[in-house]
Amino acid sequence: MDFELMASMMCANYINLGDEVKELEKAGIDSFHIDIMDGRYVPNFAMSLNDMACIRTLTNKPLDVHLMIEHPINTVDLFITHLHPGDTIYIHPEAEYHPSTTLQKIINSGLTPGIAINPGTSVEQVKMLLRIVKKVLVMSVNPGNASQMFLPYVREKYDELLAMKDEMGFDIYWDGACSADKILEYAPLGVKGFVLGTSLLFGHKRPYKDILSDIREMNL
Ligand code: S6P
Ligand code: MG
Repeated sequence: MDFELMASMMCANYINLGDEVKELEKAGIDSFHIDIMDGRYVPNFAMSLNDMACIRTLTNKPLDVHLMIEHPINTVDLFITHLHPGDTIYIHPEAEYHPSTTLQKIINSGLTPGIAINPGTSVEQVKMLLRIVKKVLVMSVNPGNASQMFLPYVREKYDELLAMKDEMGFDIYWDGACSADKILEYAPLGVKGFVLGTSLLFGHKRPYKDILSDIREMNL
């Protein structure tokens, strides 16, 4: 089965960030998920521009940059400057007055445009943007922290988006509390990728290679 696995780098061990990136790369991770926060849009900081730029120099794998910041139009160029074609920038439509303008800036820069949808945001609220973006990151927890509980009401949103994705031309990605049972259930339904944080990948005292190969073989 064809699905992508992304490492949520806010959950990585920062004492040896370079080693973490290399080990994940050797283990066959598909991309690095970078959670950028500003302490305003979400009550946390996690990663910032310099962390992202550092990881960009450590790997040739794609970066998946999730901007949890207010009015990304004001600073998105700082991120764009460091990124390469094949990298993605997700914005939260609720954090922007004119999200389509910001998405157009991302498209014009040659990067892949995405939106992240909060648990409390409906598909209806972002429907027009689904025609512009290539990727939709569906939050299964409220944005801001790792290690949270899965919010079961988001299932309805996955179902709605799965029914629309082919006609509207986007792929669906899972972010938050991604446990083995969710991959087993949703990869066959057509969710294209899964962000792996503390639920499956980090802090389990097993080599990343073993964890990722178990997931790919669905040996969960
Ligand atoms: C949350 C962030 C996510 C988390 C990831 C952690 O604001 O966007 O990317 O880092 O979900 O995964 P887990 O398995 O600890 O919930
Ligand atoms: Mg994220």
